[in-house]
Amino acid sequence: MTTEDVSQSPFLRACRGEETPRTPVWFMRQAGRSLPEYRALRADTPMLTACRTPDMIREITMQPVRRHGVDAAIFFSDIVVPLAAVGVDVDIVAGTGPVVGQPIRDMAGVEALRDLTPEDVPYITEAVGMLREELGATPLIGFAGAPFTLASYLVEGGPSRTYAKTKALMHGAPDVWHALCGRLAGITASFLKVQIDAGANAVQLFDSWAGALSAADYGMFVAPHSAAVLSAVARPGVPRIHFGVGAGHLLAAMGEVGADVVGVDWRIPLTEAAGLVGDRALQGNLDPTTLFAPEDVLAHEVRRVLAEGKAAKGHIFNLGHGVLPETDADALTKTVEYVHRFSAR
Ligand code: 1CP
Repeated sequence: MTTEDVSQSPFLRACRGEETPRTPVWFMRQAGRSLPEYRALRADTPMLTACRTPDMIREITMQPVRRHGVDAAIFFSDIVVPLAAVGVDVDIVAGTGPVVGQPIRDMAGVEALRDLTPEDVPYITEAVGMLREELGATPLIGFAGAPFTLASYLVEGGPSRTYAKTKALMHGAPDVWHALCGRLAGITASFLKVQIDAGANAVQLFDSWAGALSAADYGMFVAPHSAAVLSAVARPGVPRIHFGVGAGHLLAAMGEVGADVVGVDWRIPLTEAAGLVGDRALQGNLDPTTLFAPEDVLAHEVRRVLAEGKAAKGHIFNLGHGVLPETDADALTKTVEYVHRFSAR
């Protein structure tokens, strides 16, 4: 397959706001926990080891493409992989998520963070290259965590519900906060560039937890750093998707920091989101729990999201957040069939 075939894929066409024969679909967290073949492959391998092993990355990235027939692959990795690669003491603990040995809460901690070079992550370059060959006309989405979401793990030391320590640093020591996010923006941009240089066809910047912020705090403490990342990775033909959970009040701002496509969770209809993001395409926004509903409800909800997506300049069907681990893989396959059938033009 030539690069040209990929550039005309429904996914990349929709990202550019062009007509597509049908609405493209992929799922956040499609690679991983919900698939029995993933659990079997990962059984004896720690998460970060899997993320550093090109053959495993390639196989896990391909599993949902083969099984569900989705319109894009998401690179198997994690938002903490680049942090571990520059020496941060972080692990991914099963059932919890990222856990940081020494949380960063002062300038000395910030200054110990160095930038990432391609030599730090040879396994990323190798795996992306292998995947580009295997995927043919199916696009590969690279990704990274945005400065705020990464900072939340580094400051809290792990997952949080309130982000109290993160916000305390932001408001109590803004110089430390901006220095931290400045370094994280550099690491994130470098990590995304490695993926793009190796052949990723689009990138998604996950600011998963930005929705916890007021619009004012987002504008003052977060937007400049996300903008720095997105402008550093602006490349012709490589769309930038930007997504946060519970971020309906931030959608306009998240578009304006430099996204081509804005991801939307299920709390706000795409019709309303379309009015907030201007000329940008939208990605979303089926509630992930709909995959546990009876088939007629699932079909109805898929039709609703497709109809609402028509308000956008381009629509990529997705969930409003990641696939829940207990999801039946067949419900995902069925959703892809529904999206393709109901949107055929
Ligand atoms: O489709 C895919 O699964 C692709 C790979 C992928 C992605 C895109 C993984 C593998 N992680 C991520 C991104 C990621 N990681 C985000 C942003 C997306 C989102 O909002 O869901 C975040 C916030 C993380 C951090 C993280 N890693 C968590 C969340 C913890 C919390 O704060 O609630 C968890 C549970 C992980 C571990 C992880 N990462 C990926 C997988 C498959 C897993 C599960 C662990 C395992 O299988 O052992």
